[in-house]
Amino acid sequence: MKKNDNHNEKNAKEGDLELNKSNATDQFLTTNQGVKINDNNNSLKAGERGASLLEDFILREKITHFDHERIPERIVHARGSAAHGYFELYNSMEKYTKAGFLNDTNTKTPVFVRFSTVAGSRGSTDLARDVRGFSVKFYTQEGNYDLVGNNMPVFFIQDAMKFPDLIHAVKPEPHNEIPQAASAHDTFWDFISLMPESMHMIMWVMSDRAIPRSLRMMEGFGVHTFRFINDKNESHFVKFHWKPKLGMHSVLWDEAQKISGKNSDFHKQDLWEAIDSGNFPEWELGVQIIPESDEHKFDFDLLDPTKLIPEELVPVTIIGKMVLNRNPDNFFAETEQVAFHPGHVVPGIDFTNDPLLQGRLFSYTDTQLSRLGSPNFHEIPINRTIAPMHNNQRDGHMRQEIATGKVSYHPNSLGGGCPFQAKIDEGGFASFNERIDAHKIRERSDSFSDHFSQAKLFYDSQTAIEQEHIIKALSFELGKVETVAIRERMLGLLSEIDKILANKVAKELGMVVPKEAKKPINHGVGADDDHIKHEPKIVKQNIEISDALSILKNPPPISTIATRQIAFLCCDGVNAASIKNMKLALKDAGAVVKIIAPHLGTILSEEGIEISVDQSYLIAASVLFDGVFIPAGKEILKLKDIKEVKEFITDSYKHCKYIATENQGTDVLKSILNKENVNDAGLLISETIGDKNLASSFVNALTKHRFWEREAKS
Ligand code: HDE
Repeated sequence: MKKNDNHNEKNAKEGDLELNKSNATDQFLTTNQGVKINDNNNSLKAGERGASLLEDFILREKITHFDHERIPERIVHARGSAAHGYFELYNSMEKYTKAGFLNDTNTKTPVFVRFSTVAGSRGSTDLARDVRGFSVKFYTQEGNYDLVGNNMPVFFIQDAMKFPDLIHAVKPEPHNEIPQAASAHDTFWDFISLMPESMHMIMWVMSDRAIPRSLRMMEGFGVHTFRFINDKNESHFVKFHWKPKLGMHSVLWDEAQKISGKNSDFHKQDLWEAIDSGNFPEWELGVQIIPESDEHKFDFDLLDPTKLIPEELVPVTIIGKMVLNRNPDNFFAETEQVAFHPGHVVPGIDFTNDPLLQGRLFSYTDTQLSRLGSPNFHEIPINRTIAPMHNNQRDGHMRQEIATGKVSYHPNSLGGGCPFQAKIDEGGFASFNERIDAHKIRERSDSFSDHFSQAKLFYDSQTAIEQEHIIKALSFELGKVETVAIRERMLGLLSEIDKILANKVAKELGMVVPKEAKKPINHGVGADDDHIKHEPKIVKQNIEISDALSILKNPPPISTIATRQIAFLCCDGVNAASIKNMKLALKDAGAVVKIIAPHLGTILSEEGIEISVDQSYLIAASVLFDGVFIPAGKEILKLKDIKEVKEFITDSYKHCKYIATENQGTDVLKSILNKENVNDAGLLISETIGDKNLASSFVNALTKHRFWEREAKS
C-alpha cells in the first residue's frame, strides 16, 4: 500500500521540543488547499476582544473537517485491530483451484488482516465474551480476495433472514443501551432460547474460545463451505482454517472481566507490541477438501453454517502460511476504512448455496455505501487492488480517478473496444456452472433440522476443565437474565445436549431442569406452527469425539514463551543477582520482563545497585501477566504487607499461573497463600539465589501457559 506523506513528526526527535526548522522546510502547517498558515492559535476577530469573523476560512476549514471526523461505525464488528503481512503457499493447489495465489509457490501475496469483536461498539473492551472476526484481504495479482471469517467455525443461524433479528437481540437493549459488548441479558437469551439452531454456536461462545489470551493465539475459519474451481471447471467443496503457530490459549472469565477494567485495549496492544518488537504472528492456512460426489455423504448438510466437518472425517491439509509483519500507519485510514466482502473472490474460488453466505453477498457492499459514504470505497488506498483495474464505472461521491477520454460504455468502437471482456482462459471470472432446477419457495431443507448433535459433539470433545468453564459461563450469562421463563427454556435446550450440563447450570440458577424441553414457539422456522415443515431432530453422528475441538487437547505446535509478559515483584532491598539471572533466562527465551515496585523511577537493591522500575503496583495487575517471579532480597518480605501485592499473588494463583520464587521471595508467597497451597507443582521454589535450574524450569513451565491441575484440584 502507498504510504501517506503527511508526517508531522518527520524530522523531529521523539519528545524533543527543540525542533530544527531548517531541516523541516517542507513541514509548514497549511490549509487543505496548501496555503501556509501563519497563526494556528488565534481565530480572526474584530479587535483583540471582539467577535470572530465569518471570513476566517482557516478556522472554518479546521472546524468543519473536525466536525466530520467520525464515520458511522460498523453495525457489527465495530471494534477492530489490524495488521499488514503476506501469505506464502507451500504446495500448489492447481489440482483443485486455478486461483493464481494458490498455484504459484514463488509468489508472496500481500495481506491486510482485521480482527474484531462482534457486539461491542468501537470503544468497548477487547475481552468481552464474544466471537472474534478474522478477516483477511489477499491483494492477489488477479484481484482482491477477501476471506471474511470468524474464530469459530460455525454460526448462530442458518439463514440470512434471521441476521438482523440476531444482531438486534445481541446488541445493547434499545431502551437503555445496556449492556455494552456483553451478551448476558434478556433479549439475547430470549432469542437464543427460541432458536434451537443456535445451540452448537452457543457451546462455542460459552467456551474459552470466546476469551482468547491474544488475537495471535486463536484459530480462524471461513465458516461456510466454499468451492474451489480448477482449470477444467471441476468443483470441489472447501472449508478454510487458520491455525496459529503459537497455538490456542485463552484467559479465564474472571481474568477477562478484570482485564476489561485494567486495560480494555489488551488484545489491540498485544498485537501491536508483538509486531513492533519483531515477533511476527503466523498462521498456517489449511483446507478441508470434499469432492462434489461426496456432497451427501455426511450426517449433516454441507450447506448448513451451524455445522462443521470434524477434522477426523476430513483432515485439514496445510497449504501455506500467513505472517503479519507491519502495523498500520494510521488506524482510521486502514483499520477503519478497510472494506471486506465475502463476495470479493478471484477466479478459482466460488460460492455454495449456503443460505447465510448468499445473504452476506448482498450485505457487505450495501453496508460500505452507508459506512464509507460512496460507491468509490474501492479507491481508498487500503481497499485498492494491485491488479490492473479498468471499467466503465464513473463519478460518484469522492471519486479519485480522473478518467480520460469520452468512452465509458461497452461495447464501443471509439475507444478501440477497451476495456475488453476477458475469456476464461485469459483469466475472466465465470461462475461455476451449477445445475439448478427448483421451485421458488421460502422453506428450510429437512437436512438442516438437527440442532443438537454437533453441539453435543463439541461439548463431549472438551476436557473436564473446559466443560466446567462452559458450565460456569452459562451459569454466569443466564444468571444475568431476569426473565425466569427464558432461563427455563434454555435449561430445556441444554438438556438436549447433555443432562449433566443442564443439571449443573440449573443448580447454579437455583432451578430444576424441565422434564421436557419446552417447544420453542416457532422453532425459528416460520411465523406459526402452520409453517413448520420440519421438527428439530437428532441424527446420530458417526463420530462421538473430535479432539480438534478442544483447546487443551491441542498443545501449541511450537513451544515458545516469546512475547509472554512476566512480572517481577520487587521493592528496595531486592537482590539484584536474583533478578539478573532470571531476567536473562526469560529474555533469552523471548519473554518480556517488567519490574514492578511500590513507585516508578528506580529502586535500590541490597547490593546498592539502582534498578529501573517499569510499573508501580498501582498500575500493574496480575491479569495483565502470564507469570510471576518473586526474587530474593533481604527486605523483600515487606511485599507481604502491600495490598496490591497480596491481590497480585492471590489472583495469579487463582488463575492457575506459574509462580517462581527465590530464597526470601518464597516467604512472601507463603505468607500470602495458605500453607497447603504452597505444595503445588505450579509454584517453582528455590533456596538458591540466581538458581539457573529454577530459571530453566520456569521457562519450560511457562510454555504450558497455565497449571490447570490447580483448577482441577480446587
Ligand atoms: Fe458479517 N457483516 N454478516 N459475518 N462480518 C459485517 O460488513 C452480515 C457473518 C464478519 O473486519 C458487516 O463491513 C450478514 C458470518 C466479519 O471489516 C455487515 C450476515 C461471518 C466482519 C455484515 C453476516 C461474518 C463482518 C458490518 C448474515 C463469519 C468484519 C461491517 C447473512 C463467516 C469485517 C461490514 C471487517 C462484518 C453482514 C454473517 C464475519 C453488516 C448480513 C457468518 C469478520 O455487512
